[in-house]
Amino acid sequence: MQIGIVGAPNKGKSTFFAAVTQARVEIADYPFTTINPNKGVAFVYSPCPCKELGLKCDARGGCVEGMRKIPVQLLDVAGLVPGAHEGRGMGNKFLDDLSGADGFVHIIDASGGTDLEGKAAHDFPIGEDALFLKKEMEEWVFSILKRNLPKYKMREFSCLADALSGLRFEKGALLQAVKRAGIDARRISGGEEELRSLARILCDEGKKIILAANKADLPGAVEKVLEAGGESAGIFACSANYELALARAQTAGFVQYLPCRDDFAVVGSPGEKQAAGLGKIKEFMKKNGGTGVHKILHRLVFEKLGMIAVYPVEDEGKFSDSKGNILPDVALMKKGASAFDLAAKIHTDIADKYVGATDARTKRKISKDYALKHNDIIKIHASK
Ligand SMILES: Nc1nc2c(ncn2[C@@H]2O[C@H](COP(=O)(O)OP(=O)(O)OP(=O)(O)O)[C@@H](O)[C@H]2O)c(=O)[nH]1
Ligand SMILES: [Mg+2]
Repeated sequence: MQIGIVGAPNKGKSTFFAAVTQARVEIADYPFTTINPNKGVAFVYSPCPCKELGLKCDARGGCVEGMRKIPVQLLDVAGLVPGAHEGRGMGNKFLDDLSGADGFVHIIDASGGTDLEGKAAHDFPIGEDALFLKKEMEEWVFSILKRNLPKYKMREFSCLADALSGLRFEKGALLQAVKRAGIDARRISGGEEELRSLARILCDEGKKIILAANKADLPGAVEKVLEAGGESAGIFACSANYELALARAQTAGFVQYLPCRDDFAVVGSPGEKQAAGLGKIKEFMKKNGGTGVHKILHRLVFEKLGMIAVYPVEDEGKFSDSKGNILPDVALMKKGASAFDLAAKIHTDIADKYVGATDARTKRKISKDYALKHNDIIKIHASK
């Protein structure tokens, strides 16, 4: 699973990235601080079955207070400006680095303190910040279609799938988009209008974006998010600065903080200035239900992208692998995936030898068309 952090310059993309990956990256209050993409690993959290089963798990990626840490890849890229598809700013070529992304966090400035170019502004409307990126993304998909399609002599559906293969659209979703765009899947004309409409529908359905209204710690910012419609309009307030401060305070040993929770404990003896800073963060988190950063990742992965956590085991009696490690692994799967899909995710070799699967909780064999559920524990049977 790969998530791209995108948005106009100077909105806090790298701060968000650093807060959740613990990576040291350049952060500064001017546009285009980031030029080359930053790659890292962040975690989403999900209640681990170990608690319900009364077991102590041997989670490879970590399990804290019964919350399983599930790794996701993150990419932080250069800022995108309106007209990037015509080469403005850093252009949009760098979006190609994000072609493998399953979803995007679009960082906007809730405080209205920066414009679409990343320059200082006063009361810049949140709505405008939210809208332009969609257009640039559509232009990006359109340009890939326009660049790749002329390479094919026979323009039928398969060549379209091939031309877009790097973009990780599922075949079903691609076929659906072709239908919705009113395109004849046997003969794709490749006309400008046809491809534009296809790009628009594809972005809508296949590239899920969550809006992160960052810098919500600044005066009046939370109110601006509410005025713009707030969570019911799909705009989620956050403070990447506060999340980063907590991550650093944790590393320095001043606080104990589990990022999926909406509070933290002061454990060390911070200095006066640090204590005051932590007090401000605590107050913000109390009012807003956390810093908002991890809620955004969680919603993107489990709600917008419809992922579920599934635990593969080798010994269904002990809920362990062959060496006795209890619930060592977890896989993020798309809702609707089958046990065979899980086998394929673990290893192609296991998929090749797949003969069936057992639900480790009930010890019952599961049928071929069973759709995996969130928190299922599955034993895959493979031929020798
Ligand atoms: N108050 C406040 N400032 C923030 C927050 N997040 C980022 N900033 C500040 O915003 C400025 C830009 O942050 P970056 O993380 O470098 O932004 P970016 O979007 O990666 O910028 P580019 O790489 O130039 O596109 C810096 O001065 C940050 O300290 C936040 O949550 N609250
Ligand atoms: Mg940056």
